[in-house]
Parts: sequence; structure tokens; C-alpha cells
Amino acid sequence: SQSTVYGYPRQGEDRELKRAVEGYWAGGTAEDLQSVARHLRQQRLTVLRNAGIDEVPVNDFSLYDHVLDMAVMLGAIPERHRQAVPVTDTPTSKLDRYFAMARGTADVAPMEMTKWFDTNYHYLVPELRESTEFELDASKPLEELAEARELGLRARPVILGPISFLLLSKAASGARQGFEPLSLVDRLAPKYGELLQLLHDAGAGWVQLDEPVLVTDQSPQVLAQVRDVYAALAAEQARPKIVVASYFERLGDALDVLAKSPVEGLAIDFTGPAAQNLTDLAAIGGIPGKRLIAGVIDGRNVWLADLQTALSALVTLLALADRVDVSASCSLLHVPLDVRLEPDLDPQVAAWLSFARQKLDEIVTLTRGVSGKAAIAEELESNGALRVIRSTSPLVRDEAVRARATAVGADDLRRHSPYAQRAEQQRRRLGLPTLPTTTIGSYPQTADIRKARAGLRKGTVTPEQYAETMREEIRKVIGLQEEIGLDVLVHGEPERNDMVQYFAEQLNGYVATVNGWVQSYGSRYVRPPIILGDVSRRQPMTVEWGKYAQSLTSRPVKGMLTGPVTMLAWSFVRDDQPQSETARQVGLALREEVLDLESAGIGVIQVDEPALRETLPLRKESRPSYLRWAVDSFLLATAGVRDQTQIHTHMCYADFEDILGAIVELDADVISLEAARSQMEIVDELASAQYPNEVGPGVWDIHSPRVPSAAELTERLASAVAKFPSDRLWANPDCGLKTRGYGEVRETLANLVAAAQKVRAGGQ
Ligand code: THG
Ligand code: ZN
Repeated sequence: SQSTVYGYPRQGEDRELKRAVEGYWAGGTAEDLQSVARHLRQQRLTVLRNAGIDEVPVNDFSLYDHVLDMAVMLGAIPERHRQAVPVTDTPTSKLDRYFAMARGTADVAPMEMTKWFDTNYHYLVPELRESTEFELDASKPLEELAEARELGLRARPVILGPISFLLLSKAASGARQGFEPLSLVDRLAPKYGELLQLLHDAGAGWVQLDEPVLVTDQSPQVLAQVRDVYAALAAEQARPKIVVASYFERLGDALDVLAKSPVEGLAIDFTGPAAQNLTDLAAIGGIPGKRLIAGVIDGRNVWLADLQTALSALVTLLALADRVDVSASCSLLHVPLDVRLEPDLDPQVAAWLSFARQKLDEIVTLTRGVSGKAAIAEELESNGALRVIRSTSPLVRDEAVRARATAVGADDLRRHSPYAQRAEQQRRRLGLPTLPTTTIGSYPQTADIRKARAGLRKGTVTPEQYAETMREEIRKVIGLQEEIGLDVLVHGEPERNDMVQYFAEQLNGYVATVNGWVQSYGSRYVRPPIILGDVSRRQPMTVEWGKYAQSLTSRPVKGMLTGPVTMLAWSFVRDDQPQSETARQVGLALREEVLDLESAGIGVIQVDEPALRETLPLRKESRPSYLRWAVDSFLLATAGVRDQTQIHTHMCYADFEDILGAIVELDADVISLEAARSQMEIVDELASAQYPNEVGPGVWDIHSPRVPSAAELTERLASAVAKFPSDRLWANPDCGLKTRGYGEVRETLANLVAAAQKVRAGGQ
């Protein structure tokens, strides 16, 4: 057996890649960027080699995104970017067009960005049409392969496979009605054939073609295409051996198709929900004659592996393939780089964690262990001991929390009265006009706010000075909203760095990292907190700010919280209990906060769940149980309030067909949604589903710096009123305003209020 991985974090120990890329955007030279990138690639390869990884991946590195890389490699460049940035023979023109595709230019829009399966990574969506002619440019994988060979390493290029490339693409605007990217498979396959040949000539013995779409539900027609395209690729004359990789879920029907295909190897995920692949593989009699790369180390969570269990799986697998190699379940892109970069972590807790660098050690240890358990007896023993310590640690278990969670009953998950009755009481209490205006929560994070936060961290600003800066900001934001004439105000969230981190820092059971960066998209990174143990609230988290804001105005101020599903989705979660348990604990902690806000006189409370849709399981069969606990945890957080307290929620995506039923079950009095970018289509969907409560379809796309006119906003509102009962509609932007500037905010909100007045006066 040998050790390998599919990918490693790209950014470097100090996020050098982010600085190099952003430096180039700010006018730096291509040479500087390329030299940092080359250095980082070399450093990564050296780390992999020194850890003892036998076969290293190449082409997993990217300056922005690996799907964008693939589109460029195949010449799938949208017409608008071709025209905006013509490629000349200077090296920068290729780079400039690449970044134009990623970020747009003054004249043309970027490619769309969307989530990479159910991870927190975002990729750029290739745009294809019936006239797309692919053209291979293999320079990137060839260069990276050469770099690895120069270091004397055995390297396996990792390439997004043809079926996944097509299924992750979308029809370009202007494509024929009903055009499906997969229809291009016959035109695309020969380009992969050329690529294989070039990699072979460059000395690659193996190539990895990633087909993660095979873990989502696919029709027999798609599976037939998989069969045909891999038969065609395998028929290429001079090529490396092919391993087809999948990850994140079980392969299901695709397993048999891949097992029967003439490719020489499969890389399969055996962790978490994909553990079922082991039974499935045994049931079809394994893949005799093929190489199996066994993903037995969880590549997307941060916990020390259970080496004994992983080893047992490997031993079972030995009988099911010609050769079994050891790997993580997916690219290590989704975890932070190295636990050793966390000096502030309690050493005991650090010992329970495994980031990318530690996972390499686990993989290498298991590789040694497959050849004989005795070889790793010591490692197995200390690993087992650490896991026992963790499972019984008071840092992890809090019996009081567990008792409270067990005591939750059906009544805790239901508002006292149905919506119609609540609405009546809320109308009386809040005295709002029809089409009430509000904002989603955050206001621009100014330089003063960031300076105060940094000063507090460094100790140059006292907590009292910091609090005064925040109060000053709240006064400004409340004053601005009153002046503009909004109906339901917010305090603006100046005190929050991030909507998850802010709460994680204040809850028991969470730990934070200082260097635990994970790429979110392009040059942007997040530092997800880690849920370590039973979660509970130490003390009120937002009540003082809310109370202060409410004391400044006679209009209702909305309290703002992050919901349980999002608190889990944007963190690393526990692997030692079901997510439903953890969500219930977070729900209970939030319930206390909601009730404290209510007692403090806050009559409107918003609990945001932007991640509810994105954590939806990849396989349809797993969705009902997920949606059950997701909805229940939201209800647990919110349903304890009195009828006259109005609960809002917010989600920033428009495609929610798959979860419409769950959204109804949340029973929020008001939901605000992204709608501006999809021409308010969501209102049609809500109307035809007879959504029973109130809705604020976002009329201002806050992701764009454009200021929409009052006329434009009026038109959007009027279109909503034409489709949905106006006494249950709100007027608001489609997300928080923290990334916008005050100039745009002031102007657009004034336009929003004017638009609402106009539509109200229209008597609609
Ligand atoms: N918070 C958290 N997770 C998220 C989002 C969030 N995941 C999904 C989505 N929103 C991702 N969007 C972003 C947007 C901006 C940035 C990262 C992810 C970003 N990051 C800073 C950077 O890389 O420079 C670092 C921020 C920091 O200092 O913490 O700008 O809203 N939890
Ligand atoms: Zn939003």
C-alpha cells in the first residue's frame, strides 16, 4: 500500500497566496505573482514529501479556483471575456483574462459563483452553449507535473473529469432553449484524450479524473454517458493509467458503472455518509484487478481520526481490490493547514485535532499499518487513548446541557397561536403600514469600527472605549434610519466581525482558531470555529446592544441572531454525536437569547438561516431527516416568544424549491429572501405555494455597487404586489449592507422608502 492525497491547502502558512493575488489585482507584476505561486507549490510538495506521502497530487493548486482552471484549460471562455480581454502573446494577458472571468471587469460581469457540493468552498460556473468549441491548453498541469518531477517526486495530475465538468456547467445566456451542457460530451471527450496523451508524454504514470457529481442522484442516461466516455478514454493509445475519484457521499448506482469500466483505478470516500461505500463495494464483489485509493481519513473535518476503525476498513478493502492505497476522503482544501499554527489553543484540545498537515501523518501511519498492525501499535494506542480522554472530558460533556436538551418537548417547538392570530396582535403592537420597510441587519463596517476592534484586540483600546465607539455607531445608524423613514430599524451590528464567529466566541462548547484559514472563494478565506463540546450560553450576547438601540427611538428595533443550522454549517462540527443533537443545543442557547431580547422590550427578532439550503444533503434520501432537525432547531430557538413578538428570518439565495416545505414549517412571521437578481421570480413561487406568512422579497441586489433608482424599486415592489397579497409583503434589500458604502446605502434606502410610499399610495 502507498500513501497519497488529492489536494492540499493552497494559501501557504501566512496566506501568502491571498496577498500575492490581491497584490497583482492592485497593480503588481505577473512575475511577482507567478514567483510566489511557484514557491508555494514547491513548498507544498516538499511538505508532502517530508511527511512521507508516496504519490503527490499536482494541478490541485490554483490561483483562484480549480473549476475556472479547467474551463480555461478546455478553452471554455465566455465570449464576453474573450472580447473584453483579448489574449496577446504577453504572459499577463492570459492572467488578466483568467481574473476577468473570476471577477468581471468595468464592462463585463464575472462568471457565476456557486457552492462546491455541500462544502463551504465556492467555484465558478463554466458557461457553455451548442456552439462552444473546446480547445486544449494543458500548460498548467504540465508545468506543475514538471515541477514535481524536478523534485524527484512521483506525481499524479488531478483533473476535473468530463462528466463533472459538464454537469457543473450551465447554459450560457443566449444558448438554445433547453440546451444541456452534457450534450457536448462527445465534443469534449477527445480533448481529454489529447490531455491524457500529453500527460503520458510528460511522464505521468497515473492521472486522477475527479467525478464528484457521481455522488449526487443521477439518471440511468447520465450513468450511460459515464460508461461511454470512460470506455472512450480508456481506449486512448498512449495514456497514463486512470483513477476515477469521487467524494462527499456514497456512489450508489454509479459504483457498479465505474467498477465495470476499463479504467485502472477508483478513489472512493469511506467516511461519514459515504461509509456505506464499503458495504456497497463488497456487495458487488469489489474491483478485482483495479487500484483502489481508499479515502479513510475524513478530509473535511478537523478531528483526530479513529485509526483503529480506519485500519479495519483498510484490511477489509485489501480483499476487494488489486491494490489498496491510503488517502483522505477528499482534497484537504477544506481544512486548515496545520494545528501547530495555533499557539493559543489549549494543548489538550490541540491534541484532539487534525488539520491538513496532521492528516498526512495519519495517512502515512495507516499506510504502514496496512502491511501489519504491529508496525503501528504505538500510534494505535496513543490515538485510542486520546479519543477516550476526549469522549469523557468535561470540556466536551456538560450534563446540565444534555439534561435540558433531553427535556425538550413538542410544545417547545410550537408558537402559542397560529400565524393569523399572531399577526393581528403584532399589527396592533407595532403599528406598521402596509409594505413596511426594513433592512436585513448589518450596516457598513467603517474604518473606525475596524480600528476599534483591532485596538481592543491589541489592548490599545479599553473595553469601555470600545463600547462607546460601538454606541456612537449605533446612534448614527439609528439616526440615519429615522431620517430616511424606515419602519423597522436595526442597530447595524458594528460589534460583529462575522455572524457566526461573533456568537461562537460567546458560547460554551466552541473554540476559535487564529490561523485556521480555509478558502471560501478566490482570495477570500474564513476561519470556521470548532464545536468541541456541549453548547450553552454563558450570558446574554446581544441584549445590551439591542436595548441601547431601542432606547434611542420610538420605532421598533429588530434584534438580530444567527440561527442554529448556520451556526453549525459555518463551523467544524462534532463527529461524536449526530448534528441534530448539536443543533438542538445551539437552538436552546439561542432560545434563551430570544427570550431575553423579548423581556428587554425588543418586539421584533430576526434569526438568520442563510445556510439552511446549502447544507441540504447531496442525496435526496437523506434530505427529510436533515430538514426535520433543521426546522426543529429553528423552532426551538424561536417558538418560545409571545404572540405579539414578531419573528423574522432571512436567507440569501433564490433557489429554494427543494426546501419550500421546510420554510413554511419554520413558521417565521416574516421571511426576507434574495430576489433582486432573479427578477423577483421567487414571489411567483411563494404565491403558487400559497406561502401563508409574510415575505420580504429583496428588491435591492446589495452584491452590486449599483444604486437602483426609486422607479426601478417601485417597479419591483409593484410586481410583487401584483402576485402576492400586499398585506403580507415587506420592502427590503436582499441581504445585509456590511459590504456596501454609506453613500450607496443612504441613497438606495431613501429610494426604497419612496418606492414603498408610492406603491402604498397606488392603493395596491
Ligand atoms: N461567515 C462565515 N462563513 C461564510 C460566510 C460568512 N461562508 C459562506 C459565505 N459567507 C462566504 N463568503 C465570504 C465573504 C467574505 C469573506 C469570506 C467569505 C472574507 N474573508 C476575509 C478575507 O479573506 O480577507 C477574512 C475575514 C476575517 O478576517 O475573518 O472577506 O459571512 N462564517
Ligand atoms: Zn443575506
